[in-house]
Amino acid sequence: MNGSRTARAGLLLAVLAAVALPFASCGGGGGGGGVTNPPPPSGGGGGGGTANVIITIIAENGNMSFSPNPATVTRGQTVAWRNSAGTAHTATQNGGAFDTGNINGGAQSGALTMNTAGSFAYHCAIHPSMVGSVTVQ
Ligand SMILES: [Cu+2]
Repeated sequence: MNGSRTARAGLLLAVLAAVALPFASCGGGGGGGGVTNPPPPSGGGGGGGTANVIITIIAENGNMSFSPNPATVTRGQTVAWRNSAGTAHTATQNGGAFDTGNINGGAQSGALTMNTAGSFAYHCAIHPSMVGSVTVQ
């Protein structure tokens, strides 16, 4: 695996060089959204990626809820929550197995990998009356 170690070190040097040399950023071309690290294989953290199942947070006539509810996924698949409402919400598993943290209006959570079969009830930490569940098959 020396080859990959060398490649990784080379990438790191390239990144450092790009940061250190202001004019080097011109070579990146197009700026923004170009080179990023590959997503981690298991959930946690960064948003922006895609997920196998997207649960939408909706607000209708003052009623805020999760859709679909319950959501069903296959073990090993990823789930993300997309907030279509105007205020921040979370999807926090009642037992703490997962927690998206605050998802601002219009934003999407990071993808969480569901590795354990079962039915997992969750709620919004900001609005405890908002509840939903994920069934992992
Ligand atoms: Cu909420």
